[in-house]
Amino acid sequence: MKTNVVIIGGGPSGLLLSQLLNKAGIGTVVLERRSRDYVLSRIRAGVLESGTVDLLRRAGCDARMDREGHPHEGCYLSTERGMFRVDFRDLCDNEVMVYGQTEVTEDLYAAQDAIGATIVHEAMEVMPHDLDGSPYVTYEKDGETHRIACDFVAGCDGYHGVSRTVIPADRKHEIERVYPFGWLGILSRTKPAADELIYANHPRGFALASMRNENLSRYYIQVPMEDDPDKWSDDAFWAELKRRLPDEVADTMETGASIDKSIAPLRSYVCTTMRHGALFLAGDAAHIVPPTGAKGLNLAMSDIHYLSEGLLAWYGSGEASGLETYSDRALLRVWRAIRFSWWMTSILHRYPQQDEFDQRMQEMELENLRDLDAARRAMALNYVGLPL
Ligand code: FAS
Ligand code: PHB
Repeated sequence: MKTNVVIIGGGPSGLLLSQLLNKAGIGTVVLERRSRDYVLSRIRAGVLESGTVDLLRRAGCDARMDREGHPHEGCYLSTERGMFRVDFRDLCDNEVMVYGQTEVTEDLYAAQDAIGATIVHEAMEVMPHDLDGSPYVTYEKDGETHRIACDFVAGCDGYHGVSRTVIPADRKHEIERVYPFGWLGILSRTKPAADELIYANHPRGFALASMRNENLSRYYIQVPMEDDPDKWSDDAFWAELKRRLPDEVADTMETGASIDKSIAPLRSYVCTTMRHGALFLAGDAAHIVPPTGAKGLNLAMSDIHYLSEGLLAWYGSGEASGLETYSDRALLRVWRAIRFSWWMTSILHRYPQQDEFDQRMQEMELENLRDLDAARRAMALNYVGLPL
């Protein structure tokens, strides 16, 4: 086979890239290791920046999002001194869209089906070759080895993918921070505890009250990184979550059976080489953020904005600058999101080695946000998404 761009990974970044390129007449083949059902069974992000919403509109994947998504013009922060609101509309005249990553992925798959895009599921042993010469990608399926010649390879295969591993160690520089805790998350068919998200700093640890729709709630509590989700009964989870949320919320919230329960580790990671010859990394394949700032999915989308722009210019007019500057342009925004996600994590979580001074500084960061419009505006601008 031959195509213009082979995309490794059929998650949100790979599918969005395939959609944007195919709409411009550029040929792609998406190679996804898992089945479609498995990909669609993942429960991950829940908040879309306004830039991501615009990208999905451009891709023609906005109809269901507009019908079923929920625009949010603010969120709450909660401390022992009580809850206060960060008003995105008032502070930066913007909003976010609460719409699950699962739904985004489903909409992208539907759009890809509608244009007859080529997506190979259960493609095993995917491997890019000859990235500095005549690129091609091989994979195994139904007992046969397949080979696709291409101009470029997009590594959209997530943190545990193959793409980043083919960049020689002397050509990549990796920076990482692993946090000393995880997030135990549950999904339940219950009415959300509040009309907007609540990020809570509590002496027992962080908690987040989020949602997918008016009958589907998403909650998280900070737990030790070695904790086991099976050790947590639903009742134990609800009791701990209520201890950490403001009384006026905990006393009235609806609880119920969990339909998903898992622990996500928290890390900040950047591979500062997002290009190697004909290979371009995008999304979690290149960077990871703690979910505190709701940036993971949105960063993957902004990478695809820059990469698709570069590829469209190349195929449209032979203009190479977008591809040549892709890594630097994407990383500028990545580092801003890495900082914001680290900052949100640092002011909202209890760190095992935290001493009294650290504790006071954390409290003052939150009081700064409670009392100063300027501090809340800086948070709002980052939370809704810096300009692309
Ligand atoms: P993805 O990991 O989504 O997709 C990569 C795809 O590549 C997968 O389908 C995988 O099967 C495939 N693949 C991997 N290796 C392959 C190979 N060798 N060959 C072929 N295919 C291969 N972000 C938020 O903003 N908020 C959240 O609350 C949040 N929660 C998260 C919870 C969890 C448990 C995880 C893991 C992530 C969470 N994230 C969250 C971040 C998440 O949303 C990612 O940022 C987002 O999925 C990134 O999308 P992709 O870059 O497409 O990577
Ligand atoms: C979610 O709803 O899953 C969610 C929302 C905001 C975050 C993280 C996760 O910061």
